[in-house]
Amino acid sequence: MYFPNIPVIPYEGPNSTNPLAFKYYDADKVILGKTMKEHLPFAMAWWHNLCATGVDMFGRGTADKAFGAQEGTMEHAKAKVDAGFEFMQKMGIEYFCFHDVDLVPEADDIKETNRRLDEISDYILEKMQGTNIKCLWGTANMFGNPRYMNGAGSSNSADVFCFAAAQVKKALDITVKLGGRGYVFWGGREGYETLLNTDVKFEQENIAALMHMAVKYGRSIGFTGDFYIEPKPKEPMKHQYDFDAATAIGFLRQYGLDKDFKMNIEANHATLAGHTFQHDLRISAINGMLGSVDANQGDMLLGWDTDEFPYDIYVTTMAMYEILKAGGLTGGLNFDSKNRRPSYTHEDMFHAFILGMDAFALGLIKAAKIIEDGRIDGFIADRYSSYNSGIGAKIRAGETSLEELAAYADELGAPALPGSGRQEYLEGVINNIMFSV
Ligand code: XUL
Ligand code: CO
Repeated sequence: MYFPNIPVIPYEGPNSTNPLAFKYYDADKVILGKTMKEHLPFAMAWWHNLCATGVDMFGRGTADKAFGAQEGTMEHAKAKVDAGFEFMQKMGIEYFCFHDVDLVPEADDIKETNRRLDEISDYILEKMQGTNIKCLWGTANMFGNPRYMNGAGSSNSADVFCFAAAQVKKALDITVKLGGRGYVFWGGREGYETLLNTDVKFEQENIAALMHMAVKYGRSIGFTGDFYIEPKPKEPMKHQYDFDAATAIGFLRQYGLDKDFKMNIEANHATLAGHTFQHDLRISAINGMLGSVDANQGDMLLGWDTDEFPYDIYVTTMAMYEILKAGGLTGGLNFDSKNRRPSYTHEDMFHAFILGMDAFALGLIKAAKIIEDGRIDGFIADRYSSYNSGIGAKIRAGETSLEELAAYADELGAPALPGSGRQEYLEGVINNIMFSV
């Protein structure tokens, strides 16, 4: 046992003061016809929870993630699997997400790395037997190794492109072997530092070619899930091609990848792009491309990715409102979130997930209330009611012309003002729903 002092985390309700209990996440509670567990397919990110020690630009790690083994060995890789499964079972989390190099230490020779991946995925598969734990998605880390300094699919080096292809192939093999629901491309270094040395069109065509090959190979080995792009505007590159959902969707359509890909929207990436999390969820949903979510939050006073566990209930409420309206996620909610560096104990890992899961559970409860309450949706429906009949209905049906509309306008004189947006009233409705008991 790696966490001997931590019990299975129970649901105790909002009046509990037990730090190791859920206050809102009640897995089997039914909300709008589905259990909380079904609405909220939570996942553990292998990299943050089992690998990251809190290393930053200014200092060493503070957390012990050795789990009793020598780091950089297969013994350590297996200890992480054991610790991860104990953690997920105690949390009641049923999914995990991984990068290839989160699972095993990367060797100099890719043949050896791949052998290690075969060994660890056999071990994970064995651990999965008899549990409810499943793989949400896998991915290849194509940003950490120095060979990817100029990107992977977008690299100026054809040899690096081939290496990326080899990693994608193996990561897909492992994802399929573990029954993963999805496969993610986060274009970590797919972007540029300066246009002075960059052929943007060339690089984007190459990224698309790599994705097409991934789709072709994935389908050939029986992968039926979704591929995802995870948009992010900057960091580590000064500019990243998958800037935000709208940009990534345009790219997928441009290169004919939109049938196989959806979005994996990360809250902190949306805010780095100058959007709200809700905005990027909405843009994905209205384009039929809301797949999965990386659940975290940033710090609005900082301009970089802080990957904090989510606690802002307004944000989780509006996120769950979008997700409910979209009919749910085909993917899940992966905590791409890490403990703050001074929260370095194993117990803090549990506190962090309790915080995040409770924040989304409470967001779900409040979002369902917004929908049941009906004032927000009713207001929006009414706001566009001039399109329900007459000339408005003809516009919506595409049955008119500029000439007809100009003739109509001639008869109007000046149109009446379009009606108050009532923003402050609507914000009050949200507060009323948030704090009603
Ligand atoms: C980095 C990030 C990644 C992806 C997977 O900002 O979010 O961890 O989620 O590569
Ligand atoms: Co992410």
